[in-house]
Amino acid sequence: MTTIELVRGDITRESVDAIVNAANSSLLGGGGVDGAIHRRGGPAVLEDCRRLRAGHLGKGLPTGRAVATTAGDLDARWVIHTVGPVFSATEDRSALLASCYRESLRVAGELGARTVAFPAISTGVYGWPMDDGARIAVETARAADTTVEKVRFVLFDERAYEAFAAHLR
Ligand code: AR6
Repeated sequence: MTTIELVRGDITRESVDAIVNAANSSLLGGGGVDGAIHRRGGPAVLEDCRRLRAGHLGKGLPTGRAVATTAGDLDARWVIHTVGPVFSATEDRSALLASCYRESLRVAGELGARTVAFPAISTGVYGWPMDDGARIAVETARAADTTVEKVRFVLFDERAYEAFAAHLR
């Protein structure tokens, strides 16, 4: 059984086995939670991302996929980078968003991570409506066939927290 927890706060302050990053396919950093994770994680995280880009992820990480690096100076063993879809009003990309959560949990399970912290993927710069993003996150985590024991959704503001809480009830 996987326990799902909601907390309001900054994901870079989490003490867990793995912190999930809402990255972009370049893996070379950006704004939002990605910027915060690279800032607090330090240069080791970026170095590892560069190594992946120089290797099998030469074209970048596809949307909906996940890959792990060191967590550098974060209080975690790994950062799991995943690339959420940009929200589209004309195309249903929700399967890709669900895939981010499922793939991140799959990678976490492979690593032996027991506790994993997630941000609300795609709900910032990528424009996904918070309520729908929260629904997909909670439903996918609930349905996941995973050895991860605890999923913590770390929500940056009250609005995000309330959206997740509504779907967890
Ligand atoms: N802790 C927890 N949640 C956070 C934090 C934090 N420190 N900072 C922001 N959030 P976003 P996306 C919330 O934009 O929409 C980057 O530039 C934020 O309030 O970080 O997937 C990447 O490089 C929002 O609810 O990610 C990509 O280019 C959620 O995290 C692009 O943004 C996600 O917002 C990805 O966009």
